[in-house]
Amino acid sequence: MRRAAARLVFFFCLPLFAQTPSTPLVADPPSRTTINLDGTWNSIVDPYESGLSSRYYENAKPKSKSDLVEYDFDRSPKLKVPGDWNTQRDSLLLYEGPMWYQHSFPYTKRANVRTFLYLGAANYFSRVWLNGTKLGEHVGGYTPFNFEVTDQLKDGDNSLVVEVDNTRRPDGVPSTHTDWWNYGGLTRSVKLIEVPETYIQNYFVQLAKGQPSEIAGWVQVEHALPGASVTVEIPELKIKETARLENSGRAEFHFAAHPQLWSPENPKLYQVTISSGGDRITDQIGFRTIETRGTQILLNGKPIFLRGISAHEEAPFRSGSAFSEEDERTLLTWAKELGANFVRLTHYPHNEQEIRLADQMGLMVWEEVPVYWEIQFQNPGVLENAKAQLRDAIMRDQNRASIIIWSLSNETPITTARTDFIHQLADYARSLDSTRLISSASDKWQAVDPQHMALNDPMGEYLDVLGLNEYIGWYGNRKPADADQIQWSFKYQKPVIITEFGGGAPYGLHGDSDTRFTEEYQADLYRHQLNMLSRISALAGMSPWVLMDFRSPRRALPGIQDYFNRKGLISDRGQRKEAFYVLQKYYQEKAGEKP
Ligand code: GCB
Repeated sequence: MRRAAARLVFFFCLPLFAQTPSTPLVADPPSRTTINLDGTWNSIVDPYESGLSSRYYENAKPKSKSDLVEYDFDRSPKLKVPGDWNTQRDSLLLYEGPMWYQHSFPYTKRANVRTFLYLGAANYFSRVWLNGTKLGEHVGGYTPFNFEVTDQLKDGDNSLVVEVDNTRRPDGVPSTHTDWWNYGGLTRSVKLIEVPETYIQNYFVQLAKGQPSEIAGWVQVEHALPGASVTVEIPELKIKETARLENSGRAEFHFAAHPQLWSPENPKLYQVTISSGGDRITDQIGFRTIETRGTQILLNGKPIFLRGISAHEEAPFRSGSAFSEEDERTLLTWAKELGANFVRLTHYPHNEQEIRLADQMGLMVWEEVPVYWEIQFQNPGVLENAKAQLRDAIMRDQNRASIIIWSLSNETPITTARTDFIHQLADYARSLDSTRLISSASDKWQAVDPQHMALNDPMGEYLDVLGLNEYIGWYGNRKPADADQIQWSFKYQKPVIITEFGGGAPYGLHGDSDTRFTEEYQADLYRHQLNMLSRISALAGMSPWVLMDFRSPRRALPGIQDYFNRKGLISDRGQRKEAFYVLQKYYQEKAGEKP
């Protein structure tokens, strides 16, 4: 009875399309004037969703001694922002439901300043109020969103209330089943961004597709005066280009440039300044081309082998959702030490600062949206939701040279509805950014005979690069050594990345290589896999599963898993397993070869 009522409330509160458009994202928060709202926030756990009817968003106090107010943020427990709630309090480890956050902060209003409230991520559904006024709602746990709050801010003390609900939903993206922890909360930074009246909302400054000597792109200016223009400057290249804004506030441009090209060996970034009216922002941008030719991936016109590793956004040493620069730097440094030039950041867009670090450290990036396993492919609202998440990921990271691939999905079933869905996402991604490659990971391969495996997933038609997840030697009844005899074929003649293979072993569990969950089994599986994969002629790279052990509610085996997926090459405490060194050696040899 109670569950039915709770569901009813939820149903009525969520619009059918489960997506209230927030204001277009203000690009490049790091180069803006910001007021950081991170810190210790008040919080109320609300498993019965009574906060809405009790108007928690008013942050009310009794006005007299007889007044009834049945909540009190100031006397409620605290939560750190950013941070998932699950790992902040033992009683919240498995909590899925609504949580109310409240934070008071001072503000001084100034003339000719527009202010935006920017939330880096809130998993999964959120509603936001400032000083009792509802700003809006947002769906999707891993992409940023913002609201203009110029008119809602007060001089002096302000009260911000955010309800975040991580209830898994059949019509969610992802849906109800994942192999990672459903960390709830304000998992990334919250800030105010101040911009002038007329401001640069977003921009795309990249090399034109396949053109190492031409920069092309656009700038969008909001509230521009008629006839206004925009200037793009790259002082180190002695470039200063001005373009007139159309009535829509958009200017498109292309101009000749001869930048040193960004690559893993030389992750060169240029200072790029964009100005229009009184607004001016400076970003650090790298320039490179990325294309395919037959079954090869070309970086800056030359074939490249992607020596990769998959990684979740899981915090090293303490578990939980990663959010600090230190977390991200540790993960990416481990990938570099493994010999990687590529990271597959699964299964959702990671923190913006991780992508910026990848730019600086010279790691190519696969960025993915959480279209994972079974979702409601026939539901138009789900497609809108997936598109919105893809759009916001692209709008946030489109100027990062490290990003070479937008990935649309992981391990989805072969149905007509699914393939149409991926086709639409692929078209949409290309309409937003035509310079990067489009991919998706499929596990829908078949055994043609015991020694011949084939990937014919029809979504391959819409992709530039095929992603293949195969767990030979771990799932199914084949042994790791069977890989030595296996040949692969692919219906589409495109570059192939083996986006996943692997096996589980807790650090320090030893035995012979036939014994499951030992480091020896995992290392042996890697040796046979590498032998098999080296024989795939279309192989353009790989990103084995996975850099570090991560929490997963599906992994219950006591003493071995303890609710962690143990397929990491590194444990959640930072210890390297034998398989780490097997892959490292292979990558060292690969780095010395010509692809
Ligand atoms: C997969 C999924 C990944 C899982 C992994 C596993 O195929 O893409 O999310 O965590 O397998 O460990 O089973």
